[in-house]
Amino acid sequence: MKIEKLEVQSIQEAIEILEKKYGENAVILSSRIVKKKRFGFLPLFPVKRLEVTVGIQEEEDFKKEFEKEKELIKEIENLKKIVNELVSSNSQPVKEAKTSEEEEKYSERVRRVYEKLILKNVNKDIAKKIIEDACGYDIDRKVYDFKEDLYTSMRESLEKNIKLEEDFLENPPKVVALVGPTGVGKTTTIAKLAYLFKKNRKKVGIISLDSFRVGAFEQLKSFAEILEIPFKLSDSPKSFNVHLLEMEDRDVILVDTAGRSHYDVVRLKELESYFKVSDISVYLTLAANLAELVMYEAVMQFGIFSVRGLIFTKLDETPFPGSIINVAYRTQYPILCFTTGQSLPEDIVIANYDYIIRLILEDENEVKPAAQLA
Ligand SMILES: Nc1nc2c(ncn2[C@@H]2O[C@H](COP(=O)(O)OP(=O)(O)OP(=O)(O)O)[C@@H](O)[C@H]2O)c(=O)[nH]1
Ligand SMILES: [Mg+2]
Repeated sequence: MKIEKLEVQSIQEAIEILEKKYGENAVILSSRIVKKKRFGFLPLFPVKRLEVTVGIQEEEDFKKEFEKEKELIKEIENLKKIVNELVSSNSQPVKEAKTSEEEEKYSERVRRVYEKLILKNVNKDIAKKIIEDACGYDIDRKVYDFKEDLYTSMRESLEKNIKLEEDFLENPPKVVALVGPTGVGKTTTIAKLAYLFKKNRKKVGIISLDSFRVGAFEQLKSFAEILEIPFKLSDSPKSFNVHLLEMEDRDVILVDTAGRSHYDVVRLKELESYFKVSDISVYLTLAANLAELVMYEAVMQFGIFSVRGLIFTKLDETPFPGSIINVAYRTQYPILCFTTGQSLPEDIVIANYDYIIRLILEDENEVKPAAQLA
């Protein structure tokens, strides 16, 4: 990108000059007011001019971008192939699946738990890894059995294989932005998180970047007003920067973004320009009832934001929460929270291993009762 500086009277003038000279290939990067001495008959009065820094995209930039996009498309195609294979192998009935040597040596209770994981849609290889990390080989009985009781062994294995942000409420990053496909529950989750922070006596602020659709932020604004939480709507990276500075006294600032199809690369890039203004921790929000393939595609596309962690919503809408385990295992992104219904503010659980164990093994009587896990 070539950088150029222009001196003009107003931004409008800069836009007109740039449009004439470069069409759509120029972007305004920054502007500042400069004072210039006026020569001639009034030397004492300096005039104010606007110095605008402009970036001009060159042929090379386009080529690079095109190559990058081509690579991304190739990666997505590959990913689609892998996920399709995984999905079809997972949907085979368990009884028909080939059992490896180790699987044949599972104790009866280990086999039961393994089959349950697969029925919940945990990928076969991932289920095997989780089970085997929970087990040891019993030489006397010649079987693989849980190292300790089912709950303790599974917890130990999950701690090894799935990352969680268990202390999110106590130690949140300063700025937390939720991104994700349209309608997954980002705005609702922001409201639930804001309530939890408030309850935990944290100073919280909310910024919405959703000026995209009329009225999209109104509900969140009203919720913030009820909870007496500062709320701002930013409609440009510049105003976002100003609003972040205004909320500097907050322990945590929650940023809601407009739902974007993750196939809409232009809009994703636009959002990226907001995230350049400060150090932002971006969490990818995925609905548990999305097809697993769509989840991986979203992981790929939203990957341009360097995602810090995952949020899974709508757990109440799927009997197959195994996809959550698969995505968390494969990406190794830590899970921040789960949401479990439309009710505000209660339908949210900060991620914890007990909850995951209950989710995948709910009716195993060795697992702690639900009341202890809420
Ligand atoms: N069943 C269920 N519905 C939920 C959950 N979370 C959110 N919803 C519902 O999902 C719908 C969309 O929620 P929003 O919070 O507006 O989703 P969003 O991601 O902000 O949507 P966009 O901004 O349009 O992309 C609403 O009807 C919510 O009530 C959940 O955990 N379970
Ligand atoms: Mg929203």
